[in-house]
Amino acid sequence: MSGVILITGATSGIGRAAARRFAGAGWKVIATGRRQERLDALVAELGADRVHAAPFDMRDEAAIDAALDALPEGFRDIDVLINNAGLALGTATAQEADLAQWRQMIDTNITGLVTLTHRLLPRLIARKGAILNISSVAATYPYKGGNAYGGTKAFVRQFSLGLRSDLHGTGVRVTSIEPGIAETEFTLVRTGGDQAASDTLYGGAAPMTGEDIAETLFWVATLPPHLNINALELMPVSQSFAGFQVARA
Ligand code: NDP
Ligand code: 8X3
Repeated sequence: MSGVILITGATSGIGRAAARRFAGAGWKVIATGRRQERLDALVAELGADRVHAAPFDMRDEAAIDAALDALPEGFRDIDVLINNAGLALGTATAQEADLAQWRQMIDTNITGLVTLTHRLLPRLIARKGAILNISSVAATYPYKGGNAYGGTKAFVRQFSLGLRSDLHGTGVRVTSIEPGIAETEFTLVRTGGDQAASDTLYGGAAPMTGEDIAETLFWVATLPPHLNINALELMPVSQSFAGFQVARA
């Protein structure tokens, strides 16, 4: 099975690995992200017949529309949407957090995601396609400093389940993918470029990789059309759960 897939956030990490995985299996990939040079590199690597670069900022509704309007022949009938673009900013507690960072996460992880999804729903319904939304374990398990980020990912999970309900009878499949730690540029972005913090988090932890998640996305997207994975949570073996905290007087 192959078709046309739009992957947001294909300039790095999970999205870039997914672009490679799907293109390598014969899919036509629309790759998005803000960093045009990285999208151009993907096109050079995988071929212009396989990958179309559509640079836009998820927060820019007009840019999303322009990019969709400009899709070339062969890339317009989108079968699968992977809503992957997103970010965490900061690890401060709510009382110390930067409101501008909270807004950027909400604008990207929620508003951008629902805008693109809304735009593509008619095409996805026409194709009996699939929507794979990248949520996170942070949607379900709160941790100190996760505040608004975890909130955005809980939205993504619940929005996915709601879409399943609304799209009942259309043949469109929807999945919430909920990874734990995967080594990508995620922590570099979260910490404002702190390589040491990123190395400390992933070092010795045998984290998942972008390729691990890409393989999972590929599996979900290529299941028989009668089968829907509603939500899928995955972690590296090295990660598990901790207990509650108690503040004592
Ligand atoms: P990366 O930082 O490596 O990749 C993030 C991608 O999102 C980049 O391609 C980036 O592109 C894109 N992006 C961010 N902001 C915008 C924006 N405003 N407009 C367009 N694109 C944007 O991190 P990951 O690959 O790890 O993250 C991918 C998704 O996975 C995110 O939604 C993240 O929350 C989620 N996730 C990650 C986990 C992890 O441990 N790594 C675990 C659970 C979920 P560009 O900068 O070029 O715009
Ligand atoms: C990314 C995973 O645990 O850092 O969503 O929030 S976590």
